[in-house]
Amino acid sequence: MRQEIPATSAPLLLWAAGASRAGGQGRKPAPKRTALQTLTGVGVDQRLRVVESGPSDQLSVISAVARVNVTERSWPYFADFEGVVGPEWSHRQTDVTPLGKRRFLGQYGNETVSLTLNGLPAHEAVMISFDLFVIQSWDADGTCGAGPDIWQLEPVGGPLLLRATFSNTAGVGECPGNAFQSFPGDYPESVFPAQTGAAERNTLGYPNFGDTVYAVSFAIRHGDPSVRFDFTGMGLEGISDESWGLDNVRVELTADPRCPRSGLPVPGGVV
Ligand SMILES: [Ca+2]
Ligand SMILES: [Ca+2]
Ligand SMILES: [Ca+2]
Repeated sequence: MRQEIPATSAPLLLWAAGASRAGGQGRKPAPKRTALQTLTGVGVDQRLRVVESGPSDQLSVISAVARVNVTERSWPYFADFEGVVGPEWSHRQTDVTPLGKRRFLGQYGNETVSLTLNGLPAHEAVMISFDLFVIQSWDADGTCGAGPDIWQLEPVGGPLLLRATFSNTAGVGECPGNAFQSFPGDYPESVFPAQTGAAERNTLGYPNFGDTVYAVSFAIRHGDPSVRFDFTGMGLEGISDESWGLDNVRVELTADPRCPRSGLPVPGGVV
């Protein structure tokens, strides 16, 4: 195998997932290939030309152009969304809080926003922490029909880290169920008073039942060179009424699978 790549200096571990094509007339189309390779000298998200030699009784040469998603970055990863949002995010819309003018990734509703990091150096566990903005009139379990309003965090390949309801509407209206939410536990098993575990209350300046900020962190056993986290809202009534956002997202790698760490929202540490 030979790689034709621009010469730079940094050794990188990269994940190359590409559709390949036949190298000449009369040859069979090459199968789609996924290859994990250690290469020297590629930039971020560049195109890579791969030339491979196959078994002599099959294809002799296959030329393939693969879209290479390479991330060359320092660790830990951190994003505060005050500047340009990187291609590692599936959604890059940002907003600014009415109070404090804090720029964050959002606002989002019933959708999945993904963070994909490639080219991870050797590690045994991944820790992720972030501020979750719960904005406006979330009704938690929706015992009066206005929910459940669910927010979920799950890395690809599992495990499900959080599937929780949140309430910003305790003591408002005629629904006693809105006085409770599942966070810091999971829905539907857990029941806690509304806004339990919130790091901030009504600090962002939203008018419709206010807002809460939760400082969330988890650690997972993980050793692959690529990781993707999916952040998902479900059951929400619309961004103008109920929405969420992310700020100060931090991803750390460690060789210690026990991940000693404080501030986990759910007892248990590494999952
Ligand atoms: Ca920010
Ligand atoms: Ca509502
Ligand atoms: Ca609702």
